[in-house]
Amino acid sequence: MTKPNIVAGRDVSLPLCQNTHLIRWVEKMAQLAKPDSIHWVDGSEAERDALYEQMVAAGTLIRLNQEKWPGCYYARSDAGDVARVEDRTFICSLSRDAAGPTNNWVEPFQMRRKLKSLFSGAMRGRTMYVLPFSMGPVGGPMSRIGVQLTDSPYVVVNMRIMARIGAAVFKEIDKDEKRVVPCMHTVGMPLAPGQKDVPWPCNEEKYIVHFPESREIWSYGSGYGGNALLGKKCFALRIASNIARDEGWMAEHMLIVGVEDPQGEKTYIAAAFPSACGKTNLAMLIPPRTFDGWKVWTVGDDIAWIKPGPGGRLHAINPEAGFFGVAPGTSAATNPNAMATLARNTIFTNTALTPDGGVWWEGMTKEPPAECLDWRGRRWTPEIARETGARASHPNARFTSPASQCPSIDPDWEKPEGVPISAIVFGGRRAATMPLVFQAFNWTSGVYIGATMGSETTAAAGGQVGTVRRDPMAMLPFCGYHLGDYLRHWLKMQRSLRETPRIFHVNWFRKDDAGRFLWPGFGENMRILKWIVDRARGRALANESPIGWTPSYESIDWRGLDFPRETFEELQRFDRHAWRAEIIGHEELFIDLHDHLPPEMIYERELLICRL
Ligand code: SAT
Ligand code: MN
Repeated sequence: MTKPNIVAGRDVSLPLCQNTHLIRWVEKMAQLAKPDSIHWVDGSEAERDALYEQMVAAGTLIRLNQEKWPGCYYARSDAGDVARVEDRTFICSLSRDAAGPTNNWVEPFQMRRKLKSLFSGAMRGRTMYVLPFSMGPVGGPMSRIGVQLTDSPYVVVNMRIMARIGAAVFKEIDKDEKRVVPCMHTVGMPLAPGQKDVPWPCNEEKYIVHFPESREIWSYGSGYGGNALLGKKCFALRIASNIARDEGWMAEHMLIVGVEDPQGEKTYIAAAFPSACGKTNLAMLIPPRTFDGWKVWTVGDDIAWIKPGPGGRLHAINPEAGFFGVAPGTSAATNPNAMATLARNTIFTNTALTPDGGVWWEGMTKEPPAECLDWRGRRWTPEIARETGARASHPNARFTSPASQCPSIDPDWEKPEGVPISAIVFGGRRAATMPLVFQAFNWTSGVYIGATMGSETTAAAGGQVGTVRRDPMAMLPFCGYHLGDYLRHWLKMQRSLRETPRIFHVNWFRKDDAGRFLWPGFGENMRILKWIVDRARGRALANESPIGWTPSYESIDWRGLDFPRETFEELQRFDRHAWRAEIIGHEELFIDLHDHLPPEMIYERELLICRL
């Protein structure tokens, strides 16, 4: 029934695998969505180039100046399709209780009916791509496979950077050893015969739907980021958190770095932060010049899959193959490694476009360009910005870049069995109360610290700015089941380990009374990482405080920095009054989770109150 479809000299309508389950599912979905043609994605460069060419012709992409930006392309999204849509994201477990109070839930049969009507004929006039992807290195023991059916070529070229895709993954599927997660996606804008397409098709109505029991994802109406690149938040966090709970491992919203000392000893750290708290910057940290021989290696910047290894220690992989990073604020001063990574083979979305065929965003250079086109395609100048406050780039403008291009990428970043994790760090954006760094007394108190972590909301997230929102383990928008059960799972993990990673909390964002940041951040965070490494290896001293172990001024390595003792003490100050209010804030989360809240969380809170 499918028409031949020749792309880069290949009839792409022909299946690239023998797996009859997969072929039958593709046929069934094609009957539902009614695409004009089907394209089985082999992941080759010839195919990628053909897709780029086709999208440039359609106006979806602009080819950047290839001398300055080799292999780079530029996209402007629809103005209403610029970010994840948490209020349109659903966890459709069989029972509402399994999804918990923090997820949107719809009864699964009702949702299936809705999806069936939404997807019916939704791909008319378009090509349906059959995009196989592996989260984690192809064939690795911790890796998982999905197949995304999508009518968005933009999604295909982005997923080609963010995951391992194509022929090698079809080969894995043909082995029929691993369950494949079906991911159905449409931009939700069918074309009538002769109807002209728009550069960024999408639909005002959006549905990002997960069925945890059947391990399925259905996404409707958006072409953007985490709504459409289904391997990322939908699979690697929401569905994977369910798989991980069932199988005894962890799918976490964490970066992974390796800290190497001058003797060549490497210590891996995983760290969870909500968005807009500098995760990509920490993942690519460059130590201060005076830290001779120290090096920070990047394994991942967003997601970690963590599993007990043979020695009874946790091992982590980065299931992704690229970075989908926030562009604004990224510069040669704040993150030189990111700038080097995105210099080629990168897709930019919703940045500004400069007259010489380059990209720009707020914070990229001290001097803005004299003029450019903003993310909506309108003329922008610094004068216009001064007068109207107009931004050149959208605050959530993104770069999609291959991780392999990162100068600090760890030599072991694709190790199929992962890297051993010695420390876990939680952090948020807190102007007050939370010290620069402290260490949990033990695993359970560490879980409490992660569970109750909060972060001030940022302008990018909408709503009131600067109010503290509880975001357990930075997983609030990403945990695919009841958060109370999720905390229970964290506690339970200890039993499968001979040695638990040490757990820490950091806050780079504490301010003084005048509202100035007390801590310089960026490369200087190395000093705190070093204390964390030394603690994890049992080498550094610490003082007992009501909330955990804290460093004294002397136990931080200050070489090359004249940092005042008083400022450090202000950063570490423990304020009893503020902590009373903090614990009341914990209680609000606990009330929401009450009947699923592990009792250990109540005990930890009681201990904390006693120590206060
Ligand atoms: O759009 S994504 O979900 O991929 C990025 C983010 O919101 O963190
Ligand atoms: Mn993220």
